[in-house]
Amino acid sequence: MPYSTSGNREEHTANLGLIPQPVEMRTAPGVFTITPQTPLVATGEALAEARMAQDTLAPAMGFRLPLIEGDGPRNGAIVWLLDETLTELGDEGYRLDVTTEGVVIRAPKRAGLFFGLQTMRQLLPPAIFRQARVEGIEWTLPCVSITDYPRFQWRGLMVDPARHFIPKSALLRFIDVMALHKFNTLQLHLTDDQGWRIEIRKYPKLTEIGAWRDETLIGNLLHDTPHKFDGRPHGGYYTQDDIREIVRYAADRHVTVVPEIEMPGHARAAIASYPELGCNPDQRLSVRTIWGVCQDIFNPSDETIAFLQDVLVEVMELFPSTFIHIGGDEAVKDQWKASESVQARIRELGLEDEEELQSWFIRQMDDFLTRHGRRLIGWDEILQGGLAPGATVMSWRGMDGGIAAARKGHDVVMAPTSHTYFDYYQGPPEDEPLAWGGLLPLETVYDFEPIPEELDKEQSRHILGAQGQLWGEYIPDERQLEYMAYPRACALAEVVWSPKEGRDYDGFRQRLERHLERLKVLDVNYRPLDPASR
Ligand code: TNX
Repeated sequence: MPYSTSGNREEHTANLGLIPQPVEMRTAPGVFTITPQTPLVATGEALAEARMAQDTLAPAMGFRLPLIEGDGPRNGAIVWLLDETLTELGDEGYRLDVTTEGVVIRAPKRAGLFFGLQTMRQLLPPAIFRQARVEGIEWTLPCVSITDYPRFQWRGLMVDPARHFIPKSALLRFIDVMALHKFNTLQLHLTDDQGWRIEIRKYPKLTEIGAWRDETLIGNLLHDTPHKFDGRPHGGYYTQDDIREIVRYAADRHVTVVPEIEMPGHARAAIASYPELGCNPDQRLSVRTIWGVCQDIFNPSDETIAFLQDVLVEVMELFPSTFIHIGGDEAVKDQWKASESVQARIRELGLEDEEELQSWFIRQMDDFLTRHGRRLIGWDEILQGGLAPGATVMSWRGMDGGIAAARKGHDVVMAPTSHTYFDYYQGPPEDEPLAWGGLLPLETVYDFEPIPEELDKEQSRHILGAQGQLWGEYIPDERQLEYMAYPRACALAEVVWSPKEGRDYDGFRQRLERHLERLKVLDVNYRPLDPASR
């Protein structure tokens, strides 16, 4: 085949602006042009991916490519082949070969064919991302031979509809843009002090009461005092049918939705709905209207454990994800210390202190989820007082929690504030929309290395991957969500997908400039590389 193997890889990929950068790519002269007569060829399970390609390409092309059932390479066609013998590509890898004669996409699993389609979209002119027919354009693909597979299995972003509700339509669009970057995990932070966002049939008050707050803080919690409020009710929730739709939509794009139900802290909306779940059942609490760590915490009674497990039963019905996130962060223990019944509970369970009680609490959930064939994941505070046997740790307060967990043989997702908190500022605060604080420029995200040097090879295997966090306190709408996510998520996509050896910020920046043309067509409200030129 007339492929050039000489020259440096970055040089070739720079020209095409692929993000994340493929593992191996050779380019050759010439193009393949897609016309209304170009057939998509697939058989068996590959048909579903070919249909996804048909649907994805149709709006901008203005024609639906004919789909033919078959399984051999063919001239003039785009062929989708599932080939189980290509095990070296893993569960999500693919090979994409474009010659002047046609296109072949091969993968051992369906996910690989889908990620191959995402690369193919990036190889086409950016106009392919338009949602209506584009006139006077040739749909050409440059001749390339790509072998590609991810470095990590957990390539995640987290969104927070609890602080500001994210309408379903915005979530679906967010999933589309994630998939374009080959992310495969969306964590949904469904419950917090400021709102409960998922319908639970057994406990209707969670959404009747818990999904609504009277008003919302204006300005920054720490800097804009005295506090002012907007005086407008805020809320919303996903019905169980909405959740099914979101989960299915994501699954069709090979994205797993990981639900997060917070406990024992960040529980104010639940306690406002059912006061008996709290430590002061006689007190009437409202859903919280300001940000920051809240004192209200679930009591550790059998009834509360049963309530949370009932919630998890409905959550497991809706989310096929192996991992179920139980939060576990920032659980202030003052109410546990002050409550006579909680102190009696500690003695009854033969525990040392409140830390051990938290650990006991999480273990009830770990046992429960394990019995149901699922796996518990929680923020790194679940290490305090002893880690539950099956638990996976999401390390957010730096990497230390993750290091400790991996050394104990637990799996870890790296999500440190230092490199993955996309709710932090991207540039000088005076030039940026209001945020929490902190500073996380694009380059720092790109420099992130999820595997700490402290771990040996065996321990490193426990690092499943990494995740970017879009905490929602200062993300009131979809435009701001995109502004905070992009282009930092482009950098993270490359950290979690591409080989470490190819990391090169300048090369990334050059490819990113091309890539932003795509995001522009998609109307993603990314932060410009040079905000001065806005
Ligand atoms: C800490 S990170 C939190 C969130 C906030 C975030 C703001 C974590 C596990 N808990 O509740 O939204 O800081 O950056």
